[in-house]
Order: sequence, then structure tokens, then C-alpha cells
Amino acid sequence: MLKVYTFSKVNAIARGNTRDLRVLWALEEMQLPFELIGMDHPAHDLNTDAYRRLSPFEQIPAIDDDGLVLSESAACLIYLAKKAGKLIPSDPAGEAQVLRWCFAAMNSVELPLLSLMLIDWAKKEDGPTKHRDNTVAWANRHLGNLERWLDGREYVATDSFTVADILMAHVLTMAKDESLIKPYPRVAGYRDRCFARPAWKRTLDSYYAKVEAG
Ligand SMILES: N[C@@H](CCC(=O)N[C@@H](CS)C(=O)NCC(=O)O)C(=O)O
Repeated sequence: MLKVYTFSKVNAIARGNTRDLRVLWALEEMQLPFELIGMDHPAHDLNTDAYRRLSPFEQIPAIDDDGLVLSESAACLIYLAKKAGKLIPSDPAGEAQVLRWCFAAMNSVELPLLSLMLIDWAKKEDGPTKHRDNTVAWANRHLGNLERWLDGREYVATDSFTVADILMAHVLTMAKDESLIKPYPRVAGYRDRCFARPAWKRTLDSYYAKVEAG
């Protein structure tokens, strides 16, 4: 039976807005049976080794479908849609459009909206300095979890290099201050391993040959 990890208790400001609703809504649309596992956030139910095995970033939602474990709301929805054969076209072209808009929602649209929400929260305290401190703590939290995930792993998603590594390695270059990455030797090693690939060198050489600085 599909298990869905959702909140049983969460702070008042988040209640009604949490991302487990994305999975629950999709399941409602698809009419797939599932079992709810409620997690108590204030009691730190998410911060255990057992839960981290399901959700490396210690977050909700996660699913366990008879041993197929996933976190990240978008990944859960894509998996469930493909499994149910609902809410996603079955042809590669149609599926690609759905993937495109899933990433647009998660990255292009969610990121600035979430940042604004966090700036406004910090404003209530000490303004921009507080916001920067919060953002550094947020980055450290996710880098720390990525560090733990990379223990014994060469690549993030599978034993071999995949497109997920192209995305993750390139995202890590957004940390312009190397001191942010330095405390995480596996993350640094992983990033360097990805960028040591001959295809990256060829890509960058050809990019610089074509792209002028404006
Ligand atoms: N990118 C993740 C974000 C998940 C996320 O931020 N979940 C929040 C709830 S909406 C959470 O678990 N927060 C608790 C925490 O980070 O301690 C996704 O889309 O699933």
C-alpha cells in the first residue's frame, strides 16, 4: 500500500499551506488508495535517521510505494501520475511539456515567491541582516543534508552520472563564496567530479568560443 508522509502537527502559519497538500490533491484527483503517516514537526519527527532515509532534506512530503521511496513534491506527483496513467500525457512530447511546467513551478516561480515570503518574515525581526543570516542557515541546512546523502555515493540519483548531476553540479556553482561549500568535502568532491568530465570541458570551451562578454 502506498504510504504518504504528511504533517500531523505543524506550526500555525504553515498549516493549510504545506506541500503535502500537493500529493494529497493529486491522489484525490487520481483516486489512488493510500495510507497516511502523520509526522509531528515540533516534536522533530522529521529529524531522524529513519525519516532521512525517505527524505534526505528532512522535509514533507515523502512517499513509500512498496519500497519505492521518493521525496520532493514534484517528483512524487510525476511518479504518481505516470503510475496512475492520469494527469500526464503518455506520449514523450506531452510528458515533456508537463515536466517543463513542473520545473517552472518548482524553480522559476516558487523560488522568488518563497524568497519574498522569507524576506517579509525576516523584516518583522531585524530586516536584511536577519534575512541573510536565515538564508545562509537555509543553505547550510541543505548542503549538510546533501553532504550526508553523498556518503558512499558517487552521484546523486543513481550509481551512474545522470541529468540530475548536471543540474545539481551546476546549481552548486551558485555558491560564489567557496567558504560556503568548504565545510562539505563530499559536496565539493562531488561537484569537482562532475566538472572533471571531459564533456563539461568540451562544453565550456565551445561556449567561450561562441559567447562574448557584453
Ligand atoms: N522542494 C521540496 C520542499 C519541501 C518543503 O519545504 N517542505 C516543508 C513543508 S511545506 C517542510 O517539510 N518543512 C519542514 C522543515 O523544513 O523542517 C518539495 O517540493 O517537496
